[in-house]
Amino acid sequence: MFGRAEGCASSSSRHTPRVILAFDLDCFYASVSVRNDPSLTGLPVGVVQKHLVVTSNYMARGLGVAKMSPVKDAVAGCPQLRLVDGSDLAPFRRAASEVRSAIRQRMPAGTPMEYLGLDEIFIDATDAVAEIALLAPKPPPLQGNMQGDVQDAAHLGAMARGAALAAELRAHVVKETNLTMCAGIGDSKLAAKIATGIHKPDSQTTFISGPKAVEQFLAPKSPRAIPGFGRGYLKRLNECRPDITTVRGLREAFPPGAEAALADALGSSESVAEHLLLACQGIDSSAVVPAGPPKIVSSEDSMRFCKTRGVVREKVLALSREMIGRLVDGVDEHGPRHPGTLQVKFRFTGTGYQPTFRSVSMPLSVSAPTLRNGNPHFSAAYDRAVSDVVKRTLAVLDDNGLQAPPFAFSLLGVGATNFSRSSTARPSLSSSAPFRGDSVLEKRQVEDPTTSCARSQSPRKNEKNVPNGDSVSKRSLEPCMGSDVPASCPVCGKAFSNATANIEINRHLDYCLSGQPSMGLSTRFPKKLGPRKNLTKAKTRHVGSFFTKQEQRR
Ligand code: TTP
Ligand code: MG
Repeated sequence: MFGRAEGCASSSSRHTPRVILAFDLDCFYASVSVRNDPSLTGLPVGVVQKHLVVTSNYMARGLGVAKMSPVKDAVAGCPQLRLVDGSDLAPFRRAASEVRSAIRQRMPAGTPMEYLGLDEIFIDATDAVAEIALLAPKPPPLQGNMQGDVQDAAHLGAMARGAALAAELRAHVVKETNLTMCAGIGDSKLAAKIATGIHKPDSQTTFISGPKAVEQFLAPKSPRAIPGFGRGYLKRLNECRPDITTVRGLREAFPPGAEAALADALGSSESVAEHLLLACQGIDSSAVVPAGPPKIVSSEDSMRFCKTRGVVREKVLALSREMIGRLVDGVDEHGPRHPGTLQVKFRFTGTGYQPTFRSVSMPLSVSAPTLRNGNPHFSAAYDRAVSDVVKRTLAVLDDNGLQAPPFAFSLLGVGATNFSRSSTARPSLSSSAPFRGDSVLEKRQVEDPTTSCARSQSPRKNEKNVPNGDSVSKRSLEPCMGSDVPASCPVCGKAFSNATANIEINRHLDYCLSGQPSMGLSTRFPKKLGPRKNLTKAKTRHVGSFFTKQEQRR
């Protein structure tokens, strides 16, 4: 019964089953923590966020430390448990990115890959397997474990090839990242996902369709086991039908034909309800949807009472560092993108659950070409970007209560959104002051309420929704875009005066980027630079296109 609706196979394999691979990294945060700190090797380890052990390694699990246990209980049950702070997600994000690129290296370009959270990956390997079958018509012996009922030789052959591919990918990921993972192989996302959880850790299972398999492996599980049945749906189901705790219960309460009732209960569309009810029977035709770059890169934290300016500043600093770290890591995965908008999110203690969002223009230093892993000037560019984001965020918070104590924040967040591939849509280097924390623009934001970019006490009429449901105000960006103020060099920080000609600025930037960050702004070019042919057409380039050119050059 685990299967797909007709017509869902990819073009080259319309009459063969889909081959879907699902991967789930083993005790992900704990494995990354141990890998990054070898002194923890061989010890029971728990990763802590707030007061919970969000995950533990398999040694700790053997000693009774379950995922999501309160720290107090975990330590009481396992005194030798080594606790690791997991509040900084950056190392986990980086590790996830390493795993994804290791897998991409081994798969044909264009293979659909979908990411679920940080540590789960789905791959539609149907076409890859069909190509392997052309090269080696005899299927290999099935690697790893197998569950379910064998249907026919062709089905089994396709799954065996998928299993061989999964084994190769797992071995490659271990070699490249030193992290282990489980794999599930099936003819749908649902089958593959369920298969990943059957034999753990560091193992793989092939799931062959069959009604018995549905009853054994899917029916007793929580509805959350169905891909697409998120936490929100589970919460709503618990509210209206607390008696339903399993897929079997859901299937019995909402038999075929009860899609509208389920849609009502979950607050979903009828087509989603239809998909979920089919999935309860083991039928899943959903496609592996390749993950595009995120629409927003954000970092936020909730707290009890954040009520002094110093504490707020520290918190904003940590969040800004994390957000910019993620933007930098994202360049490796998605290529350079330029966030046009800084979104500040906050909530005051005692004001309910809904946070407030404010949008301002993103400091241009966040798009600096030097803000890139491996760049020799990375560290300076990173510090500058963090400092600019902190200042702008504090200016927004000042406008929204930080300057009027007593206040107490219960949530703070910063996000980068409104991305463009090219930086030409951004304010030109000469028309804004993106790289100096004490720029005129920054001062305006803090001091002059009439020109502040951070000023929007209530949602504006021309706000447009970004896909995650947050709002971005176009008008709120305008004062920042048009500011005619001096700028400074993104590499060495040297100030450019208003009188500095564009061509001189370009020369200076070329010189800095070639590794000589101390060049002045004299109108004559210094002899030590050598012949002008080294200047890569700096003479004719307009300052406004600086970032685009740098990008093309890379
Ligand atoms: P999981 O894949 O659920 O757990 P895991 O990888 O730690 O363990 P397993 O071997 O069973 O797959 O989640 C991935 C990471 O996500 C996990 O390491 C910690 C984090 N996490 C949370 O932060 N909050 C949560 O509620 C859960 C379940 C996980
Ligand atoms: Mg996992």
